[in-house]
Amino acid sequence: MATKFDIEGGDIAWCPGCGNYSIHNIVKTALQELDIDPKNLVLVSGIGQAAKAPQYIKCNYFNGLHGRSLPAAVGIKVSNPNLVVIVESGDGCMYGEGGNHFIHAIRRNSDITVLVHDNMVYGLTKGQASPTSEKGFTTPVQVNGVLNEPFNPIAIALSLKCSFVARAFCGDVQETKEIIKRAILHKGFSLVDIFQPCVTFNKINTYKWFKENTYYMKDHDETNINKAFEKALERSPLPLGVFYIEEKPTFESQQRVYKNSSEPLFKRKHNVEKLMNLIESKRRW
Ligand SMILES: Cc1ncc(C[n+]2csc(CCOP(=O)(O)OP(=O)(O)O)c2C)c(N)n1
Ligand code: SF4
Repeated sequence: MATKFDIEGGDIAWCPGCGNYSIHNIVKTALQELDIDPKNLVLVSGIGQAAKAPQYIKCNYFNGLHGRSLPAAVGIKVSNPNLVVIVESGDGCMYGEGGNHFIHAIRRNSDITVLVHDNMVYGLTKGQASPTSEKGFTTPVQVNGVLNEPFNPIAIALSLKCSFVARAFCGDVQETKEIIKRAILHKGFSLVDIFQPCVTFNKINTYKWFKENTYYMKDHDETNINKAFEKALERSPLPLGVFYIEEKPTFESQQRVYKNSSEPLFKRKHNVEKLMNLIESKRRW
């Protein structure tokens, strides 16, 4: 389906069959169906195969350092709350190098949507284990298999009372699209961990594997955090769908600068002289 987010021409540097293509198309369709204006959209990413995604969509984007997408996204959203801010990241970039930001950005509850392309491997750097790799997963570096417990992003997010927590599989196009649309519409920090086969460097967690090892939660109470935890700890099969939703004030809505005026920060005049005077007044030498 053609969307207003399509870019004419240009190469896409992903392997044929990569799950990133599916996520890419689902995201564009979701944005189209939500009638989001590309001028109002900012995609933010770090480094990796998944992190290339914003370059292939017609929008504003910021492509920063590995693991550092979240501070930029939070900064963009607070300086202009009218923007739709979406982070696209690999599992390594978000949960490994960016793990500390992941934890504290959830606590902050900025109104951003975080889509993690979770292929359980480091794709760009050619197949080392990532935080979500299963125990025993062998790679040219982890020759005897991964020894570490896999990182459980759903359980971690729940432990921090993340405002919207979901998991999807990019092979299920309709279901993933609906989850992403709900995540974007939700006010608050929204995490969607999306299973995405890396057909080149992960020969274990394939399309077939994800199909056979996942199921959709039915009659699940999305407001019950204890039930959500129980589901988050299930590993075989892995539950898909929305685990938990909690409505609460966002980071932006609680800023004093927005108390008396909703004019975005970036539009306001800055009094540089006042700022310099403040800095000078604090000098101790
Ligand atoms: C601070 C830092 N550490 C390591 C790297 C090297 N590096 C670049 S991408 C990457 C892993 C990417 O894996 P992931 O985030 O899971 O995304 P994928 O490529 O699988 O989509 C690594 C380790 C880097 N660029 N910067
Ligand atoms: S290496 Fe893996 S994640 Fe990267 S483009 Fe190829 S299939 Fe996709």
